[in-house]
Amino acid sequence: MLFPAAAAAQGHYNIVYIMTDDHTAQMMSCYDNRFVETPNLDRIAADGVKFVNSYVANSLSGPSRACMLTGKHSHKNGFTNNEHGVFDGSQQTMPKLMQKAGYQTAIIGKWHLVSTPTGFDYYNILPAQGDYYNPNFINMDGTETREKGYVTNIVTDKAIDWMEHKRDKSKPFILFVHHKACHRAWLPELKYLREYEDKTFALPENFYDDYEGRDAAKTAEMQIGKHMDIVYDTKMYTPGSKTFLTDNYLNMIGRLDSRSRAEYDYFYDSLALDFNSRHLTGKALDEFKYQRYMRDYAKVVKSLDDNVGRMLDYLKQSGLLDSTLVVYTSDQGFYMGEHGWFDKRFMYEESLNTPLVMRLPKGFNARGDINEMVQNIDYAPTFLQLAGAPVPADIQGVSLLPLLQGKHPKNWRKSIYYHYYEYPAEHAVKRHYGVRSSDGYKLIHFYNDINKWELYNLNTDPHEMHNIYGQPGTEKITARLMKELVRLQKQYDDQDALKFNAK
Ligand code: SGN
Ligand code: CA
Repeated sequence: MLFPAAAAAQGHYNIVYIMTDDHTAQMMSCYDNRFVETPNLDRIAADGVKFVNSYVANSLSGPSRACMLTGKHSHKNGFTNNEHGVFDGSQQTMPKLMQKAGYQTAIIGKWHLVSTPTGFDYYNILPAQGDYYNPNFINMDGTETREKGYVTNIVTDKAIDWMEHKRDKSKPFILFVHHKACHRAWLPELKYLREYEDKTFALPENFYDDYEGRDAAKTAEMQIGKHMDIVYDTKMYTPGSKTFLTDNYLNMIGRLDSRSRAEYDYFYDSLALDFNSRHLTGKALDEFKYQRYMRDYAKVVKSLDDNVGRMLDYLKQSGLLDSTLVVYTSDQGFYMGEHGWFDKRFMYEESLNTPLVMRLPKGFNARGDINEMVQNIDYAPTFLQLAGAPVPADIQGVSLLPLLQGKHPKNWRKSIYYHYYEYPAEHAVKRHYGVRSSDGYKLIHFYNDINKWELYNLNTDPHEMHNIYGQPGTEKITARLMKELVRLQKQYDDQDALKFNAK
């Protein structure tokens, strides 16, 4: 066997990085088999590795993408939030460094960083959030093309087409396949409209959370019961519906051609008719919305899983599989009714975590679960090292290659740092930062128009229902975490956050 670095120098390894939007580990059967089956995603984990302690640095789309591209936390790459962020494409990025190392680079699908992509030999991206049905794509010459079909299939078609016909086959490549699925409002591929309709999903045990002791959770606007739009999110539309997001909903489904639209309407209209006749209120209404949410989200995941299978099949048939690192991850986790919520943003486990499975090229012997704490700032140094390229000192993540080689470095990180900024904004999640330790403690500081600390012991309170900050007996652990928080803020040079600690 070649030593991996030597093989890399000879250009032996390709990277296919598949990132979905809002796909959470609870809806991926290799992580959690309560809700859906994802055989193709599970195949990646079964043949390769599954990171069981995988975290994001800032649980939101644009910021996550910027962390991935730069290997740096948000305050360093400058893209702290979706609302006002414009990615500075002139900065050092991993794709640019990969190009320098002789790689072909391409990105297809969701971009969400506003500025024109830099560092890519090829791009074909969705404008903003993109559409599920007959989506537009932005071409490299700035024009837009409306494509026919379902976005997850089209993104995959384009990715395969690039590998087969558009790249320079004499060079190794890194291909970023960024799906729109499974972002709100969870519009299914028409062939899966009826999938999961017979299934009743179990309610999470903290669905009716009262947010006692957690002030930022109280004011967040992401409750399935209270904040989900009955038309836009759960698709209970009847002519004359006038919810806040009805117009957006009609625009989204208005993209379907008339035949597909009729098929779509035939399915959801009968559900809406039945829904209207039942006049649900209170818990019955909340739970109705939860079931609709779970079913539609599960359908969208089904198409995603099919398409990841198609990618794997292509890599195998084309003889690329053994020389390719296949990464599957999401831009963040998501709430599937835990705490009564949908959406993400909070540093609580469901949205701090992100799924991460990898199929390894020949010569990398790790298999099964990897327990070390990893974060999305680690992808850039990992890919650079795999390419045999130097990792610049200002990259804040660490290469995962030793873990992929089956090693367990003794000095591996024992905690991760998190900082969320998008407030005031949609879903009203207040600004916060914090630290999560590998032994199951978490300290969070909500700041800006609030000043509240939260402390959790995940070993005894895995669902983060009991904020024990300030309680007698927690002095020692609080002091330890506070020290670790400051250490990380200094290490990552988050000067603003350091100032907020004392306030
Ligand atoms: C949209 C959604 C939000 C979601 C953000 C960010 N609203 O604004 O629910 O939190 O995207 O998501 S919608 O009415 O447009 O569907 S992210 O994954 O792109 O960060
Ligand atoms: Ca997202």
